[in-house]
Amino acid sequence: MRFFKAAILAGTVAVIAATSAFAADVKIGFVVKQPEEPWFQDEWKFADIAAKEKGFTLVKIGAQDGEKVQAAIDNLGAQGVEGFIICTPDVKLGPGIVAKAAANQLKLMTVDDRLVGADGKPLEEVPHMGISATKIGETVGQAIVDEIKKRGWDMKNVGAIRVSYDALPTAVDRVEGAISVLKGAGFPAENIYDAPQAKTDTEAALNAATTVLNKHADVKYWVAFGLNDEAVLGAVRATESVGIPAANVIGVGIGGADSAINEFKKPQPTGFFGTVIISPKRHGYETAINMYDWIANAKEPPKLTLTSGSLALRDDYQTVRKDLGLE
Ligand code: FCA
Repeated sequence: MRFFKAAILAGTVAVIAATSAFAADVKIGFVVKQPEEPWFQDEWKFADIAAKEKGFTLVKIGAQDGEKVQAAIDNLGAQGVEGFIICTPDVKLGPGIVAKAAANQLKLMTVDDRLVGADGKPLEEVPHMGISATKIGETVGQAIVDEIKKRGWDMKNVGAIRVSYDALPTAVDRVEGAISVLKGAGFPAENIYDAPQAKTDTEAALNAATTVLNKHADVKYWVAFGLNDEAVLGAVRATESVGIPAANVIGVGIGGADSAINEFKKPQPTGFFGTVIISPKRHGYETAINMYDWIANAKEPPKLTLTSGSLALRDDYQTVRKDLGLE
């Protein structure tokens, strides 16, 4: 009997050891297009929490262009990674990324920006988590319309800067969502000016918006929207640089990471009026857990998950963040 008990005990120990050895062996990659952007820093931070919780190793790589993406995937393969999550620098790399992942026998999941095929249609077989882009864009548009009314501006005298990055479908959906609400509220379509940014960062947005402002120097009031907080911050910085007072500017971004929060913390209000806070926890933690479950438990992630956003303004962002469990 004593021997029997000892055997059971030994067996239990062996099973536990095998499980934890397995978890420690799992390696998951997380590749992002713009590692310096606070949103992606936050995604990585939450993916790291998932790694600690489940005991897998997270390999984080920044890949700003197609070549770096190819190298990153080979690198992951060489390190014995079994699957990765990617926010690609260019959605048109889709078929190449799928092929590279397959060549390295890596499971693949995308986050934020959904891969497209040669026909421009989404690669639906690749599991994806993105934001509800149109709806979030509409929230941006509604916040702008409400504030225009509150400030008593006549829409005829307001210009809108559409900071655009039309190569990215989610960017188009976001700005078009905002525009549909503006137009629905009577905002004149001819007052909406496109400011195409060369890259999705603040500097590129500032340059694009400056061109629009210089062309329409007679316009008194401005609103601005775009793909993310960086885009809108660029437009706001542009209005400042040409001397438009903050009280004449309403910019509403998307994101809610440090770029936006630091702006709200400034003692004087700027033209950056609000942001729609989206969830880096869901996009970082949940995708990493999904990938882990896929590798360790053969549980495939859902093909498509779209997450929501919550509007936060300079005046109420702390409450909104608290309600979202962010502070
Ligand atoms: C895109 C944008 C990011 C973030 C993310 C959810 O990748 O470039 O700033 O908004 O979608």
